[in-house]
Amino acid sequence: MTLYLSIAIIVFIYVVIFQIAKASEYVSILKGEEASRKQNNKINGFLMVAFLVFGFVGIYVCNELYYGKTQIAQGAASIQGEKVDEMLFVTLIVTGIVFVITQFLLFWFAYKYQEDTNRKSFFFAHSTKLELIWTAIPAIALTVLVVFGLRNWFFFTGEPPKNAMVVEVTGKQFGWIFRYSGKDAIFGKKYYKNVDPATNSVGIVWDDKYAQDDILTEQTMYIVKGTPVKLILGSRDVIHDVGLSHFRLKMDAVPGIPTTMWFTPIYTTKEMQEKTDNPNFQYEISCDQICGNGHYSMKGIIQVVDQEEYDMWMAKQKPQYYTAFPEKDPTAVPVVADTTAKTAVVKM
Ligand SMILES: [Cu+2]
Repeated sequence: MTLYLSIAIIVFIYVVIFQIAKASEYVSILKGEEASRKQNNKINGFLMVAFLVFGFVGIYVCNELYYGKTQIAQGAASIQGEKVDEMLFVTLIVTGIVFVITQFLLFWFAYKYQEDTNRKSFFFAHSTKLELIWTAIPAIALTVLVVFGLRNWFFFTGEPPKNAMVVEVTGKQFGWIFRYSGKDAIFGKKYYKNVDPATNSVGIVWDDKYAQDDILTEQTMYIVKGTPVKLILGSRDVIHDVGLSHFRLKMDAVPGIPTTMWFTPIYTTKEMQEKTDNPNFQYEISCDQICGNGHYSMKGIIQVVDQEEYDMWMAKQKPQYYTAFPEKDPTAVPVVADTTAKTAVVKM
């Protein structure tokens, strides 16, 4: 129904324009070709200026209405994100100034230099000076922007500080799996043929002694406010992309080719809920790469908490090894408390 209506409207507009054009053609025949052309030029010149004014007013109004609803207005939630926002603002200011000047000149000139029989046009075929100016200035400006961008890129994708925690993120159709290295701070080896959705979702090699304390979680990742976190990204099937809009980072998760990035969150989820005045606020991981029919639902949650809360959460996690081999789980004996479980992990 909407489709037919849209087509009808388009046809109708076309017919109206066609009729107006036809009518103005008859008018020009009656009035004389030249007089009507001059009048049309005047109208066009005026419309150009009107378009310029409405355009700028429109930009201003849209900005007033919608800026507050964007994530930019909320502010970035990581040190790296603040640098990204800084780059965005500098780029917007530089391109904004150029945009305003060029659009103003374009439409103003269309009005000012409309047909005038008393004016003679100025003609020149080439100006080396002009060519140099309009080549050199954008080239220098873009080089500066790119250099800042590259510097930040190498910072985000380079080595994190020594105190950084490391989380391995694996994308799958359609969700996220997070792996923590456990007490030994070393991830166990993986082999794709070991993948078993029920007990070994990323294909851990259980014989590897570093693997036996690895902790797996799905959909929700815990990290600590103020502590740098390095993400090692991968995928179990097709290419996904870890999109962290609040932290202003994104990176492809590619099967077989680990990619990395790191960031330092500066607000806990709770602080962000207060800051945004939204008690339901959650940091999200979105999949930023179309990856199949469930792509839209591929959402993960990041809980940014303080160290104490993180330690409490971590203490409750059970190494995946015990899910794969329940008979080896010391906590399976009903009387044994949580603390014993941790000692058991250390001994291994
Ligand atoms: Cu995906």
